[in-house]
Amino acid sequence: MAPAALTLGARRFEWGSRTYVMGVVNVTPDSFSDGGRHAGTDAAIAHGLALAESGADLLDVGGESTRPGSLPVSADEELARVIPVIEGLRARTDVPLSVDTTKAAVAREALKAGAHLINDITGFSSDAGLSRVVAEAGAACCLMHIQGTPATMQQAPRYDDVVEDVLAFLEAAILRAESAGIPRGRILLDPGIGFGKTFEHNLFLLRRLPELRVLGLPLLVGTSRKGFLGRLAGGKPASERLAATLGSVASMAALGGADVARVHDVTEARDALAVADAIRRCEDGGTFYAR
Ligand code: 7PM
Repeated sequence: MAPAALTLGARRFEWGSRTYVMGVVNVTPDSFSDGGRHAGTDAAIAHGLALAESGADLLDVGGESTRPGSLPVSADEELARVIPVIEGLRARTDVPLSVDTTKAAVAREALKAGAHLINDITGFSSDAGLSRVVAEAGAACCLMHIQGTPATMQQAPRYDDVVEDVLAFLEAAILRAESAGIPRGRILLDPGIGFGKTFEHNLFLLRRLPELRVLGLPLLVGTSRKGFLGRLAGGKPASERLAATLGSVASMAALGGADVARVHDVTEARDALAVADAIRRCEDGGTFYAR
């Protein structure tokens, strides 16, 4: 059985009908060249609107870089980056907004400003107040698996069985969410590609994504421009990983793995997914879920 449909603002997500696309809107200093905060805000809003025009089903606004080796930013700095972008997008599009944050203080203001979903890359394992903020707002959340913290996670990732470990972590994350009062129907799960994983761990997780379906919740997966794709494409930098990204997105859709693909390149990902989803469905109209 497919998980229950999810309504976020003006949009309804019917899991199993197709692979939805989350567009990435970065609001970090390394994501806009110069011109200061105001220029950065305007550029991020314009970029989000362009992604919405391109067919993004959801936008993910992030003010804290989680790049391997990166250090946390203060809540005040994150708020100053993210809130004006949420407000600007809310005024101009009805595409639901997600906020990539691990902090209750940021989530609280972002939800007040009109965001619909909190994307916590630590699966409610870092800020004890975050789950309550989500519950009180009646918001949705995406709970991601991570081993370690962004500062150190890529130094020595280790698992006995990466799929079993991710499953156990996500089960615990669901419990944290439910005990705070978040209904199951408002939770998405994410295996956290690249977050405390070697090249081989990432490939294993993608190949075995369907095993995460036992949790009964929709899966969001982010592979866009990540390091393992650069390596598979012969050592390309992030700016040259679009084709490799589309290979990963189509594969995970065809393998029956993802309900939402988190990508930077929305137009191209929608085309790739239209193909992969059509091939997956043509025989029996099949979803990833038994009926
Ligand atoms: C630099 C390197 C900046 C990598 C940002 C990143 C995910 C996420 C990110 C993901 C969910 C990126 C990452 N990745 N949230 N946030 N799942 N739920 O590639 O895979 O965008 S940040």
